Amino acid sequence: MSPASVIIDRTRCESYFQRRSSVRASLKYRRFKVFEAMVQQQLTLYSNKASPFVQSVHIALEEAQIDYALYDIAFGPNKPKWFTEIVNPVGKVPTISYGGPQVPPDQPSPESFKLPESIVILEFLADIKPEAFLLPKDPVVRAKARFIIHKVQETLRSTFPGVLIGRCSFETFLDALKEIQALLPSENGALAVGDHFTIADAVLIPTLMRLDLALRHDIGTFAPGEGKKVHDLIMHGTEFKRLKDYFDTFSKREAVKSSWDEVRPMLSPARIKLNAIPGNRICLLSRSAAIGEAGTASISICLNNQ
Ligand SMILES: N[C@@H](CCC(=O)N[C@@H](CS)C(=O)NCC(=O)O)C(=O)O
Repeated sequence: MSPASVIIDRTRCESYFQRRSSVRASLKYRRFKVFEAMVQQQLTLYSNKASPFVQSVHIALEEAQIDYALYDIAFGPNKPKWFTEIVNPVGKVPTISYGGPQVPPDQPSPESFKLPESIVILEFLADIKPEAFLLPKDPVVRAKARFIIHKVQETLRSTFPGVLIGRCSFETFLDALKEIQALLPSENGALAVGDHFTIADAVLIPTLMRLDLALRHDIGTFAPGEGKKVHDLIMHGTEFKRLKDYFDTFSKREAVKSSWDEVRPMLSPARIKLNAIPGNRICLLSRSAAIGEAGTASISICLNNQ
């Protein structure tokens, strides 16, 4: 049976069992659950916790309670050969492998389906587990979720790295942030769209976490103190109250916390270049209490290797 036909059966079966409450139906339901566990396809997420794109997929897997294996892939030239040969010739993460025989992640099977690109992967996860509502059922709300993703990609994910390396002004970046805030529902505590955690949340949250992290620690080529000032404006001013509430509420979710690593985003190649700037280096090294000795040691090694 192909994975697709299993998905259709599963959706139909779930609603059939929800409509019935007899003992016979519950026995059948239990048998169906055993069957479902037997047919679940293997899924491996090739990951690197520094990446916001990976974190989006990681969060969605956790939220949808899809079983998966996680395998870390180093950035740069030290990737395992099998990764570019069998999993993703472009060498980027996130990439997932889906289906095929049960094999260890570092011995990927040529028979499994390989899929790169975080947004495409997120849509795929929504398709294989429709009952998790990673995409809303209502076509209008679905479109809203997709529009938020489009805007985060077009505005935030392009201006934020630019701000850190001096290629984008804080003004342009804050305008992008306002545009995103305006797309959120006005009530505090509300998700990006509808009543369920969707792929729109999975895309937005990792970017907000990284901008919080970098600006809070004043990491960027801007004048010392500028990052912290903008952080203060976003996190403590009135202009971004709704966005701040969204960030505070949803960055505490289990799926978000378990996919987050405060140290790794700081160790990505772009950040390491920034860290080489004297002011930033001092700022980073003084964070030892927040990130732990191991993080500080790794950052020092990266700096020494410049
Ligand atoms: N558009 C891609 C971007 C993926 C991407 O750029 N991944 C980077 C990490 S953030 C990567 O794997 N780089 C490989 C490397 O630096 O060696 C997506 O949304 O998945």
